[in-house]
Amino acid sequence: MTPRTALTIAGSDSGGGAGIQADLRTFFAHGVHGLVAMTAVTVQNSLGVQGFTEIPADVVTAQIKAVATDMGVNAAKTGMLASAEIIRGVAKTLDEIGEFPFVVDPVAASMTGHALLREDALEAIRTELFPRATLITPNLDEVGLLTGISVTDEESQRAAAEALLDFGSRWVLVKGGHMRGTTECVDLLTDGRQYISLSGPRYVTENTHGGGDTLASAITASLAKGASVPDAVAAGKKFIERCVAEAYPLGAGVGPVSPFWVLSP
Ligand code: PXL
Repeated sequence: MTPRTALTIAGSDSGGGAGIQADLRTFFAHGVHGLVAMTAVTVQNSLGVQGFTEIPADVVTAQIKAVATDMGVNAAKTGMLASAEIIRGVAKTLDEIGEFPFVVDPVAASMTGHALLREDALEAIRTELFPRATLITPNLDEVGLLTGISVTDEESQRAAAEALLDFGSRWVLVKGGHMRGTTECVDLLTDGRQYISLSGPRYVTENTHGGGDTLASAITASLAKGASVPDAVAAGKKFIERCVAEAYPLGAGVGPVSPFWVLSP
């Protein structure tokens, strides 16, 4: 039986915890065949990103076209996009290859604070990709950069979600994981009509590298299999909770969230 397919448009993490490496193993864990359009090669370990090299924009778009025209894409997600030129190329190519669920994780920086985007590129994600997106999945730092709103409670989380919806995506997931001083992680999912609050335990760990990528790719995999956005997000949250609960130290810095539990569930 041919499995469903999901495409990740993202960067490589030499440390194997985030980026394409996280996306592919998450797709695999969902029984979905992973397709790749690589945007950048990062040089990094648990202590941080030492640098990155972009893939030329025409090579990024050629990868998308190659797999889309032959193998078919049931859903796609973006992670690290590196430059405005790549973002514009991705947007144009998506218009050419047709309709499927499209998740935009507006990755701006690594958890250690290293920029993964050139300066003008977050604006390009907002204007070029959000209007084409089924769902966007910013964390609170990215929400701040995009809207200027500092989310500290449910009210500001809702205000931020509404401001983000105005940028044109069908759904917005404002992840509450980076909110301080809470015992629960409360994420807010909305399309402007439904407001769905998703609450889960907050696990205390230093090792959260790749968490956002893993959540977005778990959601994308469920969408590739035909789930609704609310069902895909709820399932994705359960998936990432287990990955965070079992995250492990590796190197002297921030270790990765763990995909290994899927081998012995
Ligand atoms: O977690 C965001 C992210 C995405 N993609 C790549 C990364 C990181 C964080 O470090 O390195 C390639």
